[in-house]
Amino acid sequence: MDRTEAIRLQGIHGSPYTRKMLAVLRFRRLPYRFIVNWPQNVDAPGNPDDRGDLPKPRVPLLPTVYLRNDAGVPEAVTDTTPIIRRLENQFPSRSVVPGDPVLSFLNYVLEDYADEWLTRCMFHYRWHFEPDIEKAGRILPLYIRTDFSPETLDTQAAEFARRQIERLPVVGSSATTAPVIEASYMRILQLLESHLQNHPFLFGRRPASADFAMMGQLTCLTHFDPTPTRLCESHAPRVYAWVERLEDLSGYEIKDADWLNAAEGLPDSLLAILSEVARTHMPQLIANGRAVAAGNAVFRTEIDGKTWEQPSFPYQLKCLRWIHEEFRSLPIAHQDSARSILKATGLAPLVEEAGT
Ligand SMILES: N[C@@H](CCC(=O)N[C@@H](CS)C(=O)NCC(=O)O)C(=O)O
Repeated sequence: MDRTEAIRLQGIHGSPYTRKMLAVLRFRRLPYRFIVNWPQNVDAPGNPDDRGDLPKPRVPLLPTVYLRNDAGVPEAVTDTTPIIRRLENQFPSRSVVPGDPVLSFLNYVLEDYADEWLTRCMFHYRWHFEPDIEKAGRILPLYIRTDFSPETLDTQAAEFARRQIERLPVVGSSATTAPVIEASYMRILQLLESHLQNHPFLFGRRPASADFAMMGQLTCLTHFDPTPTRLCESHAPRVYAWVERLEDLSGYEIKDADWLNAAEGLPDSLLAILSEVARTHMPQLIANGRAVAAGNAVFRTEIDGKTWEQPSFPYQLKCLRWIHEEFRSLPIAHQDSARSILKATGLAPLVEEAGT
């Protein structure tokens, strides 16, 4: 692709993955066009006719990014993690993947934690407590269009909230798991708060894709939904500011030396964040992987000494396999260094699980 051609990205303001992707594009200084309505919907204001030819994604997820394949034909692609790697290969400058292989692997793990665990905190807080349901139900439909009558907006809000609340158990939010999710949100706020006291970003003085993944979910948790926003304001002021700063780092200048130096040892505050992944995301990722592989519709495990039960989720087995692949793609000496960090933080089983 010609660098000057703008990347078309379809998404919506209330979507954490859309916010992650937009923030990456801004930091990377890649030109883009943000499209809110489906491109095929040529009657929508602001959608020119020529967008009608854009292909549809295989699974309709937000954001959908339209990238040219090797033959120059636009493809509709979803899933921000591989999209970010594809853009890394095309445009090397202002990379969001640390050059050091060990840091690059740890960044991948933290990105997965944000995309797949923190998103549960996001979905839970958005649709669990009344004030959050009320706000999200009323505002999210308006991001698509504002010209609803008050009566239509009431109906839309109720319908939207009903649909999303119905999906809560699918992402693992239930009466059983609520205490685990809420305690984990408080811990990650505190862990990020102490890391940010000494480091501008997770991996040093420049942002990595995991920063943007965390930021995407946190745009909802710390700046939209009232209950988790209040918790952040009172317990983690640095996190509150960090999320907004990450939104647009187009003017933030970086150097190669701004990444942490893995050979000097990682800061305790980063190791503590990795230990948090071992405490919450890892047990469910492994239990889910076993359940999907065995064909079980539901899985149950223990997280933080409490029961965790939810429908099993084939996509998350793919996530676990991708983590394995990332690990195996490291040169052997780097696998050894990564393994000692994984051991020290309780994450060793993440790359050891056989049979998945
Ligand atoms: N792993 C995907 C997840 C994308 C995703 O789940 N997007 C949500 C919105 S934030 C979605 O489109 N959900 C289906 C829907 O809203 O109908 C990524 O990183 O992009």
